[in-house]
Formats: sequence, C-alpha cells, structure tokens
Amino acid sequence: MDFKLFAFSPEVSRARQRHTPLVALESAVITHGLPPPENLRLARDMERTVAEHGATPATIAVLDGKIHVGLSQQQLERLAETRQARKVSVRDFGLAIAKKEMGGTTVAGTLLAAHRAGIRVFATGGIGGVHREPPFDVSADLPQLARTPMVVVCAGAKAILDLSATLEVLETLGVPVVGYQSDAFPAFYSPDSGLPVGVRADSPAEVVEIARAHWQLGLESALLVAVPPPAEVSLPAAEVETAIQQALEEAAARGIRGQAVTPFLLARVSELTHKASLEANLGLLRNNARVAARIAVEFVARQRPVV
Ligand code: PSU
Ligand code: MN
Repeated sequence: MDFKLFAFSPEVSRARQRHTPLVALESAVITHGLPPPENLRLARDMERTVAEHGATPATIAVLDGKIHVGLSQQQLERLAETRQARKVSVRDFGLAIAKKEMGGTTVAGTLLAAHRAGIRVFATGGIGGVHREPPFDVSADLPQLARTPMVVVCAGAKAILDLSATLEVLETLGVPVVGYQSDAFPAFYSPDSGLPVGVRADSPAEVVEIARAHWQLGLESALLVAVPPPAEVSLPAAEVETAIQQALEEAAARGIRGQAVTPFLLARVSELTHKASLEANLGLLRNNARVAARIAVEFVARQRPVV
C-alpha cells in the first residue's frame, strides 16, 4: 500500500487528522450513471447533504494519475463534463493510474479506496449485483463487499438486476443486509421488492451497534444498509418493471456487453419512464447521503475503534 497513489483534499485531510465523521461517495454515478447536467447537480447535492448532517463528504475518483479522496469544485466539474472517463472497478485502478486516465469509481472501486483512506461509511444509490441478462454477469461490487469492513448505505441493488439471486450471493459471501426503518429489501425505485432483509434497524445507533458487533468478531465484510427510496419519488414496482423488460430486450438485441450493460439499462429505463426513474434515482441518492452522514456521526460519537 503506497499513499503516494492517493491525494486527499484539504477538508478530508483535516477530518482524518481530527477523527471527525467522513462519508465516502462514488463517482461512477457521475461519469456513467447519470446524464449531464443532473450528474453535477447531484454530486454537489450529495456533498452538501452530507455536510449539513455533520460529516465531511469524500467523493472518490481517479484523476491525473492519483486516487483522489475528496474533490475540489473544479475536479467535480471535470468529471461531470467528460464523456471519456473509465468506469473504475477494483481491477481498473492500476491501469487508470498508470495511463493518467480520468476514472469514475464504482461501488467496488470506492470501497477499496475509501477503506484504504480509513473511512467507515459510504453512501451510494444501488449496488451492482447478479444481472438477469446476460448470464454470468455478476458485478465486482459483490466480492468487494465481502472483503471490505465498511457500512454501505444504498437503496438495495439496482432494479435492473436479479434481486433474489443478488441476495443469495450476498448471503454466500457473508454480507449482512440491514433494512433501515423497513422490513423489506427495497427494489431501488420502489420500497419493497417482496424479499426480506436479515434484520431491521430504526436508527443510526442501531446500525452502528450491529456493525461493531459484526466487526468485533474479526469479520472483514461490509454491512449493507438498505434504505427504501423516499415516498415522494418512489415508483410502483410494476410500472418500472415494464420499462426494465423493454430495456433488457434492447440490450440483448444490440449485443451490449461488459461494463456497458449497467449504464445502458439505467439510461433506457430513465427514457422509458419519462425521467420518473431519474427523479427517483436522484431522490434516493440524496436520502442515502443523509442517512450515511447520521451513521458516520454516530460512529464517531461511540469513539472506540473496532477495526
Ligand atoms: N447505482 C446507480 N447508478 C450507477 C451505479 C449504481 O444508481 O451508475 C453504478 C455503481 O457505481 C455500481 C455500478 O457500482 O453501477 C455497477 O456496475 P456493474 O454492474 O458493471 O458492476
Ligand atoms: Mn457487469
């Protein structure tokens, strides 16, 4: 591990020195998940939301041959404007750094960098998982969740996935799933996938208690905190499902493969739902930033480090 590969923003450096609450944020959602100009607006909104709830935001990205933890306004703009960025999962760091490429980090990539930087809480939209089509497409987010002791706040896995299979793999990998103020695993755009969570937690303090007990056993896996999307923006599952089916058929017909699958499906579902799914995506991302900040604050309030 070489810290020369990292660049911390002044705000993140200060928070690391003073042991004040930090929340990691991903950047693949900026470079690949959302269209401009919503991507930049959302990135700023999430940072502001984290700050308003008492934590320092640490958006993570690859720029100019380094892994940046905490970005300036100008760096955030560069990421949001370029359409050339690489989608950086765990396997992509070395090549993006060596080639001095711009990179938006996925959940897996952000987990790796944030944990190395000593951050314990991470807010995202939906994790990657087991795809319905094409077969054998399983996101690198899942194995990385299995080996990174962080709290990941999300609205479950993206609805374009096979949610049942995704939960099965999380079980195999030993990743606990906690429903935040809910007994159901959300379906990203809608609050209930019909699938259960392992346990319910109603407050940040309850989440922290579960995470600490999990890590005190020496376990290395993440704790997935699944937050239902806020009622104002959530969509009925059946409505989104029609759009997902059509997007999947189009992806198959056009032979979309590899890293391009997730961005293609998200963009098509957004178009087919007349941006209702985009609004839901933006709303749940902000909400997850708020919940993550409150959990990060609670971690620090409880002081004693466990990992
Ligand atoms: N959730 C969103 N938008 C996104 C993603 C998640 O609402 O763009 C990104 C995340 O960065 C996640 C990645 O890690 O998609 C998963 O991609 P893949 O299925 O190729 O692993
Ligand atoms: Mn994939």
